[in-house]
Amino acid sequence: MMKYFKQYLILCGFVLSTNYLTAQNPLIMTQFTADPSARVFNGKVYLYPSHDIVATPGHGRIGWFCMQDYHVFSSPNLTDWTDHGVIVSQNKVPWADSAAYSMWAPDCIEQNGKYYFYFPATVKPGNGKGFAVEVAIADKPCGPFIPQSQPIAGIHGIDPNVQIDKDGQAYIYWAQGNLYGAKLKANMLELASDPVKLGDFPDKGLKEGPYLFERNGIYYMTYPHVANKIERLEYAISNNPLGPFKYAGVIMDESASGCWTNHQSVIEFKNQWYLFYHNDDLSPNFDKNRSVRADSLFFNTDGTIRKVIPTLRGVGITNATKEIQIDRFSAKSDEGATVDFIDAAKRFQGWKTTFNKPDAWIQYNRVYFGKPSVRSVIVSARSTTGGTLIIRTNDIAGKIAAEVKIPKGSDWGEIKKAIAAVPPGIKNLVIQLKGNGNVEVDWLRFE
Ligand code: FUB
Repeated sequence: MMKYFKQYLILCGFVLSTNYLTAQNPLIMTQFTADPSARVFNGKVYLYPSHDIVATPGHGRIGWFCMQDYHVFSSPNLTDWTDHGVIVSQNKVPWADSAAYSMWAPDCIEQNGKYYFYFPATVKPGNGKGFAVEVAIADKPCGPFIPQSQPIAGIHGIDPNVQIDKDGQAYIYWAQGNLYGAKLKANMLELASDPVKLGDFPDKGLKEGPYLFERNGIYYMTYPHVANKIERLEYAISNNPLGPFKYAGVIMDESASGCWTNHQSVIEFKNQWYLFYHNDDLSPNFDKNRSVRADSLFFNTDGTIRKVIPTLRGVGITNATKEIQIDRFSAKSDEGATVDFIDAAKRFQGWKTTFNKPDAWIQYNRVYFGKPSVRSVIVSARSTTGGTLIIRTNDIAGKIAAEVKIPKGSDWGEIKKAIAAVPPGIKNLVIQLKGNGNVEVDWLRFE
């Protein structure tokens, strides 16, 4: 199970109910999250996603996207995430239809010490039609955010994205079947130029979710596009923030699970670039309840982006003394190591790994072992047959750190085994079944 506990702390200058989460992919295991806008503010990563919920009679449209508010999350290391709670809800936005449950993909940007949170919502009946884009303003990245009384004049659409160019000029982008952009005034609340339809993107197929970033003088416009049946992530480049852009390639292929949407943001954090996106990990049978993920992103020397292959392991370094979710594996044997929900009726509990063929193995990369050395391993496991797991690090070829016997029984238990000292450093862990048996593992940790 994902580590998850609740505390009250003084954060961002005021008292908040705060949830601490430790996760790989998906990043957030306590609620559905989608459309991630990741930002680096003051040396920390902030995540502003949409918040999918399950529509119920009278609350949203059954079988469709349903979102009534936004949370913000932060992380100092891309591994430990804090949920700072709700920052904006549909019933606190004067012009928005509080029966629409349509608080779609947002974005947040800092300008002159203020934080501007941009989000789309459906306008109240009688005030117009469709989606408009609103700004809420705060002094801190996690709020409190105060919504304006009116949406931004001149924008009809979804998926706002704001970027500030090197000269301080802010640009806003949005989608309405195609991608649009305009300059923002210095107040960040009004358009400073007429909206333009951005070119030149592929003609056919829905394009949405614009997210622009600049690197070495190249403006990268990233966007989801339905080139085939469902969305994939593409990008186009320009030497100007409003284009024209030139199609440059696919960043991420269509999801193998069939999740119809994808939606991205790209950040550089501590000298590494990352792609944030979403999939339907926690709701494999209903792709309107999505979950945010992150993976590393790399550039070729000519500035083009290498395709990102989605992983479960995701990003960041896992501390050996925290629960290590080996079901978010880096690699595994072709046979005999499978991953399933612990309880398909309670998916937020996460996944387990089942080993059921001799020598089946799973590898989990980037685990940090510190000083003083850990001296035992604890495995949360159960086994209907009884079985033995070999747990080793692969830095000293094949050196066995521990053999842990999982007793026969039907209940989950924590089995502790003393181990030899582990030299400090970041290591890859391999967990392997010794001989026959059927062993299920929830997590393991060292102490
Ligand atoms: O989350 C609702 C919509 O789905 C977003 O606004 C789109 O980008 C797509 O992800």
